[in-house]
Amino acid sequence: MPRLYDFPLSGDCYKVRLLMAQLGIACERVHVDILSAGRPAEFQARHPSPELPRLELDDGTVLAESGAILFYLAEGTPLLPDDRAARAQVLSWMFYEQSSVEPNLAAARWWLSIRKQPELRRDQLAFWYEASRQALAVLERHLDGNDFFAAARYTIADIAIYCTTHVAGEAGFDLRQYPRLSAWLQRVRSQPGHVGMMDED
Ligand SMILES: N[C@@H](CCC(=O)N[C@@H](CS)C(=O)NCC(=O)O)C(=O)O
Repeated sequence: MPRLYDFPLSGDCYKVRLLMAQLGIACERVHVDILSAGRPAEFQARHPSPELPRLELDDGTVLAESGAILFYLAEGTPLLPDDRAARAQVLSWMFYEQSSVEPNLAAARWWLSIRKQPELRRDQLAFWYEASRQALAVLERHLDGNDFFAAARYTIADIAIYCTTHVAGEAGFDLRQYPRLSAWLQRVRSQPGHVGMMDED
């Protein structure tokens, strides 16, 4: 059984739990408290990055980076298309999530709602908020005429973007100002096998 190093409040870790739930993949979950500096010794020994999520396969292969883990797990399933251009569209939105959404929105949420120490990042917060606002506007524009982000159906691109954006309220955003994004969030929640961020299996 694969082993997932996991922190429940992390949107990046939630992506992996959500996809595994929807594909019916069981895993051993190892909770790592990223609010403290420590990491299990075997975790540190197997990959240089301290970040979560991390998936370790039965043959010892170590997969870091949430997008790479989603891509690996979804291969051969309807959540990752076979068509070459459609796969590239999926990756395009996953890269956008990683470059423009997550580094800003998740960072603002982290300091405002998880660490609860916004005063330690006052200058960055203004930047993160404006960059998040621009990224959310891009997502909202895409959803004008599109039900999903890529391939005209629910894919791992939707999972990646959902897990970061559904908690935008915790980063100081009012999602009611994004009606298409709000409708899409609901569409994602209604997909078979959906689990919430804090649902335990
Ligand atoms: N690009 C990475 C980002 C991972 C990341 O930032 N993980 C955070 C939790 S959401 C983390 O482990 N932070 C603790 C640390 O860096 O020590 C991914 O998508 O997996």
